[in-house]
Amino acid sequence: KPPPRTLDANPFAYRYELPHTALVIIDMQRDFVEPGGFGESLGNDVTKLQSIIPTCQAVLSAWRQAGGLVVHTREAHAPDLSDCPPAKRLRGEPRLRIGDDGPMGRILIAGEPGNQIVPQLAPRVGEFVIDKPGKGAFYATPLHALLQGRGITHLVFMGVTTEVCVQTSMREANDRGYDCLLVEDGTASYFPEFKQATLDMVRAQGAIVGWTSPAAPLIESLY
Ligand code: C5J
Repeated sequence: KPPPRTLDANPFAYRYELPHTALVIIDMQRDFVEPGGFGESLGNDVTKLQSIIPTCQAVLSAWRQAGGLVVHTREAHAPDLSDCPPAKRLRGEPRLRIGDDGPMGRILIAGEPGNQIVPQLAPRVGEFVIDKPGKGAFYATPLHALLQGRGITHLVFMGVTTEVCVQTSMREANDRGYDCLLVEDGTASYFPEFKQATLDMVRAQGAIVGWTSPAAPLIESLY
C-alpha cells in the first residue's frame, strides 16, 4: 500500500493517499476562457482566466505521471435545453443566452466547439469527463457514484470560476464527506477579489469547507 502523502496547506497540513484521491478540473472549457463564449457574453474579461492554464498543466502532468485519477467537468446543456431551467437561461442581460448561436457554436451546449476543454488540458483516454447542467459538479451528474465506486475520499480542485462552479462543487463535495483541497494558483475568477474571498472562506474555521495550497507543494508531494 503506498504511504500517505502530506503537504503544507492552509490552514494546516493536508494528508491524502493517491489511490483514494481524484484531481477534479472544473469547467476549463472554451466557453469561459476564450472570447465569444458564455463568459464573455455575460460581460466578463475572459483573458483573466487564461493565466492559470500553465499551472493547471503542471499539476495535471504530475498527477498523471503519479497515476492518479483525473476528472474533468464541463458546464453543458442538452441541445434541446431540457436540462436548462428557464430561470438560468433568462437571468440577466447577456449578449447571447444559453442555446443561442455564437462564434464558437451554440452557447454552453454539449458537443459545440465552445464546450470543449481547452487543448492544453484536453482529457486523455481513461480520464472522466462529467457534463453538468448546474454550477455544482454533483447536481444531476453521476460524479458521486463514480467516485464512491473507486473508493475516492479526497478531492483536489482546480479550474474556473473560483467562487461559482469551483466553490459550489467543493461545498457539494464537503457535504458528501470528501476532504477537499483547492489549488490556489490553479483557479481563477473574473473578479480577483471574489477569488481571494473564496480562498479565505473555504479554509476559515479550521478548514470548514476544505484546504487551500499553491500548486508547488502539491506537485512536490507527488514525486
Ligand atoms: C460560471 C463556472 N461562472 N464554471 N460557471 O457561470 O464557474
